[in-house]
Amino acid sequence: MFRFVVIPVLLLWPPWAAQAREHWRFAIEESAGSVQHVAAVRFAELVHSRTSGEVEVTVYPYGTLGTSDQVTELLAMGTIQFAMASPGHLGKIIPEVQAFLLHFLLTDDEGLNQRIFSDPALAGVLDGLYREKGLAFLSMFSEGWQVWTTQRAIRGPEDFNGLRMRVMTSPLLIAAYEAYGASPTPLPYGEVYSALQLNMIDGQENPIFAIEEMSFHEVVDFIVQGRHAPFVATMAANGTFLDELDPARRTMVREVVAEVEPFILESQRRFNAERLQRILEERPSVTFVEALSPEAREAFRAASAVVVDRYLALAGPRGRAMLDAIGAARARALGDEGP
Ligand code: 6CS
Repeated sequence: MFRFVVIPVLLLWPPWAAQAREHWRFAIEESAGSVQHVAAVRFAELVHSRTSGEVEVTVYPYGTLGTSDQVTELLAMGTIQFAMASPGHLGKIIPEVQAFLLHFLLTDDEGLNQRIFSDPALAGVLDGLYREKGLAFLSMFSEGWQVWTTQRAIRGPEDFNGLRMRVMTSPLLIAAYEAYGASPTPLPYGEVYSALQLNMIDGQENPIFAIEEMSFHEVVDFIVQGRHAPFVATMAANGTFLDELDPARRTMVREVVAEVEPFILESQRRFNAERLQRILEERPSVTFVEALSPEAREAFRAASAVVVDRYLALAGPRGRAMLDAIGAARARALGDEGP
């Protein structure tokens, strides 16, 4: 008899079924099914289970709360508690973070790059900059290599001559493509498809999963893997919100973020590989250039060298400190690899 009473009560009120007492909002810069989406959903699930259901995190895909810039504003104001913020847009308000847009800055090894991004000293430098804008830095990660989708074959920097290249809204990206002779056009993510379709631009860059998801491959003739830079994004929180969290809960947030990082790397690799196959099946007429020749890569590397000066002009001495911090993180990450 006793059992019949107690067991149903326990089943109705297990700790994981507790009513959420807090609701956190997490806005992403991409649509459902993207790398940022699976990362934010994993974050939400882990937070839900670690708080025994007390905290529910709602994920807002791209467009539901506005563009990347608008989402960053909402985060700084505390209207939302978490957001993805990629340097390609965030660089407008935190110029130093544009270092992560420099071509050929990072290594060809994504695992090594992730160790650089996860370096605690580098995270401290980034957090200091984010704090000035009311944000708290949580994590940095790559969503895969930037891939050019264009109306013209790209074999070397000269092929960019006069090409109207869509870039994200950070000023450094304009300099990056001007260095190749292109005419860069900053546009929000949501406007790229129609700009390509209406021939207002001749090309854009994004990781393969995003090209497929946004259907950019439908409106271009060439897909070129330059491996010139990864698409870097960051996860951030509202600074005051994070500071005012109960310390145990703040630690939980940081632990969950650390757990999500390897999941992002694994997801982006899978998404980029699977969706490349889908693109090539759906659009066999597209010319896919798997890799540039070593000579072309060298030519791109040489042409992009001047952009570091532009970065330093935009970011000043703190930009120099950022480059030094990345260099030191890289040395530590390489040291980790052993002899
Ligand atoms: O190109 C962009 O603007 C966007 N690309 C990706 C892969 N994520 C967010 C970003 O806003």
